[in-house]
Amino acid sequence: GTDAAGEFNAAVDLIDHNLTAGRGQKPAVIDRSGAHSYQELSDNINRFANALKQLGIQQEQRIILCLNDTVDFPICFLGAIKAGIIPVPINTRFTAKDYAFILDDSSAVALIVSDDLLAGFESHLKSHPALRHVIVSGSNSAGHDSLSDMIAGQKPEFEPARTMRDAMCFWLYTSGTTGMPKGTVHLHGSMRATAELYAKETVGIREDDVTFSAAKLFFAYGLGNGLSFPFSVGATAILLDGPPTPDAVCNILRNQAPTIFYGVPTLFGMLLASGLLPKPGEHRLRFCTSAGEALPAELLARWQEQVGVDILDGIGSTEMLHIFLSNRPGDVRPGSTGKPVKGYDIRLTDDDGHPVKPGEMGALEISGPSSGLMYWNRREKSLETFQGPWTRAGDKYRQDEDGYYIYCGRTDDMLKVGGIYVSPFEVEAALIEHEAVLEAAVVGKADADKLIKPKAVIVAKEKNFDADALGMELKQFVKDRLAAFKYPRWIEFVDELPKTATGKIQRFKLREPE
Ligand code: 3SK
Repeated sequence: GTDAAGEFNAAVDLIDHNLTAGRGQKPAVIDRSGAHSYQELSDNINRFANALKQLGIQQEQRIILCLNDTVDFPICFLGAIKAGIIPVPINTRFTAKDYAFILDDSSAVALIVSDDLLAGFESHLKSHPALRHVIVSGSNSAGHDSLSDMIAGQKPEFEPARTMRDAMCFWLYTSGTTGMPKGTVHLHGSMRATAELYAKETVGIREDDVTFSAAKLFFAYGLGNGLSFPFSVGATAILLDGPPTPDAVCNILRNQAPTIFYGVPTLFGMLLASGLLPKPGEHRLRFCTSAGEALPAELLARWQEQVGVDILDGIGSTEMLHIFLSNRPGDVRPGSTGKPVKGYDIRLTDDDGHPVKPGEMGALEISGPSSGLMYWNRREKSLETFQGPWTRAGDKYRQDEDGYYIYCGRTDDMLKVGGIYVSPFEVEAALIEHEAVLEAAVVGKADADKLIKPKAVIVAKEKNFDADALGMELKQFVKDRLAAFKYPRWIEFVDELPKTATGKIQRFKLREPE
């Protein structure tokens, strides 16, 4: 995929070496429909690239992928990249309002959507002037073009677009404290960088690995785990298209024998509580990885005891594409996020942007080869986050005496819930739409596993009400309006909220001490 002039196509880079190395017949992906070899994947990537060209879609135009985790995801993602078209995978659990925003923000010319997710788009499909094609993955295309029919009619050869290592390759949307999601623009060279530096050098993925990521492919974490990392070494990726329930996950761990399992702390906690986990000897795991939120030491210890393998906790960001700080095989410090991944520099800065003294807490900044270029359409936010070689993460850290990094919270009000950002302002805005709510403040509260979930503190309009009934109603009210994982797990009613002299809610007074 590369030459001296910097010509590089990320799709060619991830797939073609597997064919030249004789892995054409090896399963690249195993999904609900069975095993799909590297040769089959490569042919279908080419067929999809041909189909996009036939529709008249041009290099650097955007296409939205709202796809479940099946083989269609890598086909569409890498097919677009091979043609120099920009795939924009998006969260399958977003609301119609989020989808409408992203279609406009990206000026996408095509939407590729799983049949069961089409309903989230139907009401507003006609109101996006740039959108010209809707292509449906799955058996029910509901009057739109069918992805499988479209692919079936195409040639399995395709001349890749002559893209450059530093050219725009794909976008990933991430949520912010206020406003709508921001599209991070990533470059062709970035997936190679994360595969080399994190997947191969830091955790040691191998050709004989079978990967399984509970984090979906549309997340930066899942995209590396279940697509670019396994393909970079010719391993096999198991994809689960439904929710990663304890039943579904444990069934895969027992019966499909993955060797690497990528999860998030909330899920590790649920799996431990389920009683369904395989014991040593009942699985083939070599290790697991965790990201998204700090992994409590107690959870790690219980996992090591019950499952008999390590969880390598790390932290990454959508902006840096994948993990830049991590524990390593044979070097796990419980309660820490480990040390910098080779190739990345980390610094902790104070409020004036100066590096803090050793051991002091500071804002985490990262410099490394996989950083995004900017947020699309968001100059101010881009300047705040992408500061020359340094990218700001929004997390606070300190280093212990041995140089391991310890998570100390966020620099803003964002919450990370099950590894996904939740803006307290968005949940508050939903709550105050309810007729019984006068004011609302949302803060993070640790659950029994010491993992943060949203808690709402509410001032009701009336004095007399049934707190239990209203609490239940408000939880459902938020679930109906926002992506369900954002709902407040606890609701506390108070007479008034703590505020500054200028009327700003003092959220820190509502947080419980750690
Ligand atoms: O949340 C994380 O730690 C993470 C890890 C890898 C890629 C992206 C993200 C947000």
